[in-house]
Amino acid sequence: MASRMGLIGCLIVVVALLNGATTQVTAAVEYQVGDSLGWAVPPNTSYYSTWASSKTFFPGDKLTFNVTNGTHTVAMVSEAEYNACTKVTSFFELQPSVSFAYTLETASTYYIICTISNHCEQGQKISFKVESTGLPPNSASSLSVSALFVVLTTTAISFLTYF
Ligand SMILES: *[C@@H]1O[C@H](CO)[C@@H](O)[C@H](O)[C@H]1NC(C)=O
Ligand SMILES: *[C@@H]1O[C@H](CO)[C@@H](O)[C@H](O)[C@H]1NC(C)=O
Ligand SMILES: *[C@@H]1O[C@H](CO)[C@@H](O)[C@H](O)[C@H]1NC(C)=O
Ligand SMILES: [Cu+2]
Repeated sequence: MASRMGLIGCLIVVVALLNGATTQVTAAVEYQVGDSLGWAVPPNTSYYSTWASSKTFFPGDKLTFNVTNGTHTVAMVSEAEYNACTKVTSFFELQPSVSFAYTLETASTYYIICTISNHCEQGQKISFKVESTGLPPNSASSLSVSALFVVLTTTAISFLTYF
């Protein structure tokens, strides 16, 4: 009986450790768009594309748009509207005291612009792709860890049920 309890205890520890590992792999990330610049007219027109290209976005990740000076808007637009800097009428208006948090829901390409004055033409626009999985591209080992986790959980549950 003592060795059975020892085995169950051991399984529970392993399951807990693996559960921690898989949770870490799939954790959502929060981004401050533009880092310390925030959402503003950038110093050059490649500023936000450079910012976005250094990251890989997944569903569940959260983007926060905030401004330190002046008024700007966050407008979700189509690709054509993004390219033409179309002043769409549906947007969220930001003030230094009002930031905007947006959780990326679907795996697709997002197009976001500011509709104030000529800010968009000056580079206050951002486009990026959200990948279709919550796991990093090279995740074969993460997937096998998850599978092992399910197997061990099932094993542990049948042990506990049996005894
Ligand atoms: C805006 O971004 C700056 C820089 O990351 C941060 O320190 C500040 O707390 C943010 N403000 C709001 C209202 O979110
Ligand atoms: C754009 O501005 C950023 C921030 O000042 C700078 O790091 C980057 O090199 C600039 N890019 C170009 C193409 O000038
Ligand atoms: C805020 O915006 C105004 C007008 O564009 C500008 O003159 C001023 O330098 C800005 N202040 C900061 C802290 O960026
Ligand atoms: Cu703006």
